[in-house]
Amino acid sequence: MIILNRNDKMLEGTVIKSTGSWYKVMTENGKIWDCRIRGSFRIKGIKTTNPLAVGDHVAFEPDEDQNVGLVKKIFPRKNYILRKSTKLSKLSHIIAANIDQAVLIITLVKPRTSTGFIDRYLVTTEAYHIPAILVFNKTDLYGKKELKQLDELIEVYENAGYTCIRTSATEGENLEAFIGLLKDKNSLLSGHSGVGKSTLINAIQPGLKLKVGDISNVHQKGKHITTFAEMHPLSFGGSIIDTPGIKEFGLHDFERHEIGERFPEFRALMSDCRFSNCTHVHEPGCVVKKAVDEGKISETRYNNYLRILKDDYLDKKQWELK
Ligand SMILES: Nc1nc2c(ncn2[C@@H]2O[C@H](COP(=O)(O)OP(=O)(O)OP(=O)(O)O)[C@@H](O)[C@H]2O)c(=O)[nH]1
Ligand SMILES: [Mg+2]
Ligand SMILES: [Zn+2]
Repeated sequence: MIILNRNDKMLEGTVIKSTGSWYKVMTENGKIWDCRIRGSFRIKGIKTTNPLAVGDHVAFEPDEDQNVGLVKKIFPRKNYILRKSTKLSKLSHIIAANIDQAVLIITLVKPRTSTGFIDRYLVTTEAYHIPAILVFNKTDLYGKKELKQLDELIEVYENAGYTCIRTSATEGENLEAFIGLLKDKNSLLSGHSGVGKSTLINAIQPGLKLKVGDISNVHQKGKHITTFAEMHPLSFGGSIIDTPGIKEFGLHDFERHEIGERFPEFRALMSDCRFSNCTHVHEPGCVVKKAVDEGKISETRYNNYLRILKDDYLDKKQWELK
């Protein structure tokens, strides 16, 4: 609770960028203020390296002469995505707050996004209850083989309940549909470096002129051109948060038996497993495993699930050993 002095005037806005100790805050009329923060703002139960994140709604005291402000209040977050500073660290970094949907940009070539990566990402968005959209970009580069894979992947992920679209940022394929998905929402945009996040955004919002990277021939991976999370308001309504290639998007805080709940197609069946704490690996009477055998659940998704369980287990063991 803030007690305002008689002469205090407060403005409200959204954090659109953070650069060290300064934050760019945009008010509803589109004006951008450079703001600092005073005092400590803590989230109960977690230690964070940054008090404010992109997407935060704040109230600040403006200094009209200098066009700067002092943040006095953070409004309650609808949600936020965290990243552990390191695997064993207790400190977390808030990547973004108040996200309506997570948009993962995927490419099957230059660079290739693995289904393992996609499924890990989706486990995380499920954990945060953030709807996810899968955008398969660079379709202009796909040959016969990749186009077939694309059809198969879209079938798998649509069956699991995710919205999928195919785009080519450079050829302008399906950009209207992409706009339709982004309109009036605050979207977190993710994906490996070089998949075309910035190119896609530039294509639907040319005024932004985001920096686009060259793919290095040696590794066919991008070079991490975008380094800070940044929110870009969209002229047709809504905004997008462009994040640096996020390999570290982690699963750290989940219990082993909870991972299955993060697969919507498993979740729909698992209440019929014989054991309530079924991990869907070896237990008798497991309906998830049966659905995999009958081809009703994708084998790739199931194998990625097993891999996540195994890695998670190994992480925990390492942690215990230290
Ligand atoms: N052929 C083709 N090339 C594309 C497409 N989209 C992006 N590219 C190219 O891919 C390269 C990388 O694009 P960026 O937009 O910089 O990728 P990014 O995802 O923003 O990468 P980071 O900022 O490093 O995370 C550039 O050379 C783009 O021109 C596409 O649909 N088709
Ligand atoms: Mg970029
Ligand atoms: Zn089961």
